[in-house]
Amino acid sequence: MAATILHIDMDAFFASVEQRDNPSLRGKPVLVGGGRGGTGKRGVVTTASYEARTFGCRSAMPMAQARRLCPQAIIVPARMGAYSAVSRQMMAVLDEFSPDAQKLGIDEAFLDVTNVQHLHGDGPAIAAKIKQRVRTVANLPCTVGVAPNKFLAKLASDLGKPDGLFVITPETIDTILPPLPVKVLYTVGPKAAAALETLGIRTIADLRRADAGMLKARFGDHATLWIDLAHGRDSRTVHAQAAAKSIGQERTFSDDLTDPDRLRAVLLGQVEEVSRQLRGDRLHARRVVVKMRTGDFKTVTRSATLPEPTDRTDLLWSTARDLFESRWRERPAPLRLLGVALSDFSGEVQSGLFDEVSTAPAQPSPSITRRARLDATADAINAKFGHDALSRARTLATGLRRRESHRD
Ligand code: TTP
Ligand code: MG
Repeated sequence: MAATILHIDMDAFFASVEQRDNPSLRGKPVLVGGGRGGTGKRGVVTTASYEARTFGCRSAMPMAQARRLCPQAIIVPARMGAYSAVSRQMMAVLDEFSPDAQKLGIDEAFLDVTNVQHLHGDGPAIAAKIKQRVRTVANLPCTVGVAPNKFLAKLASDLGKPDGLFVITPETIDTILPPLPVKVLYTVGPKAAAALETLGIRTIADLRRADAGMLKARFGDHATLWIDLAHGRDSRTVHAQAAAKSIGQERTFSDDLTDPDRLRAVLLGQVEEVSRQLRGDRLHARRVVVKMRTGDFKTVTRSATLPEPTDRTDLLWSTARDLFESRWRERPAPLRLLGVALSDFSGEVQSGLFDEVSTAPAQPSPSITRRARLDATADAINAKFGHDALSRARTLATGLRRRESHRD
């Protein structure tokens, strides 16, 4: 039996929450800035309401540029707590219909409803019920795409936005797909789209007509995937997964470590690794826990809660270091184990913005953006050459015995 997959995505998510909670913002162009300080000239637009989008305002755009495009826009700071609460409500609605929900980011999810249609009706009927339930519990609009696979379901929700319900069936694939630009294909980013364009391939129809052998020679396995997608084929399944509650790493030393500089270096390496994972999951953490075990097997943990969630290595590092220092001042005993864990997550505020920001010409480079770019660059290098390729830590010879990571 063909699968029925839904893709649910909140509309102008952060801005819609602000308009819901403040009636004076309704029907007006609203720009949500990136949290504290993000509403000033140097900030970046996190979300533009649909009214602001008609003026050309977009997420990831420097706030100054958005203000020039739409001087009457009302700028409000992000309230991650409110958005996380809605995110949980939305996911709870999906759970009412099927256990196979895969959450992506803060405001979207895939839902496999193939096996629950005898309970709730067919795909479009379930999509309509979900929209209704999200309205009822969160008082917010969302768009639902319905299709035989993940790629088409996501495409359907993009095509249905805002406040829409869009269905792609096997019968309509060949009318809907061909005129669309190749960039709608999963994994075709701006660079791949530009490379395809040099070959005269702009639309999915162009891609379908192109010689498969030539595409494979030029783009390798990507080409195989793109050709499948261009015909509406996608074999990825919906992975129901519980969202991680914490990300951590700890090390047990073969000989107890006495030198605080070496301990700091180990801790820094761990903070770099867990914050890299955090950014990979497009999460922000508020809580930092440092775990220390002395040679006599006494374990202490020290924790701190940040004023706002972050994914920046430097902020997470200074917090973890302070926790370590406070304990070391009290009891400078050799350590058998040292570890760090991040928790109290919220979805992304600005991750994913940096690619676009860093390619934009002649942007002012406030230090926040620079640090975030540094993190993003380090992540890209690590992803390409392995996790140990780049480290701000001193080279270590710490006699490591065990290194454990967790995601709970
Ligand atoms: P999106 O679902 O991409 O966008 P949206 O919900 O604002 O608008 P649309 O109607 O087109 O779906 O992102 C959801 C929220 O995630 C968005 O409101 C703000 C945040 N976000 C970021 O923090 N960084 C980003 O780069 C993007 C794209 C979104
Ligand atoms: Mg959205």
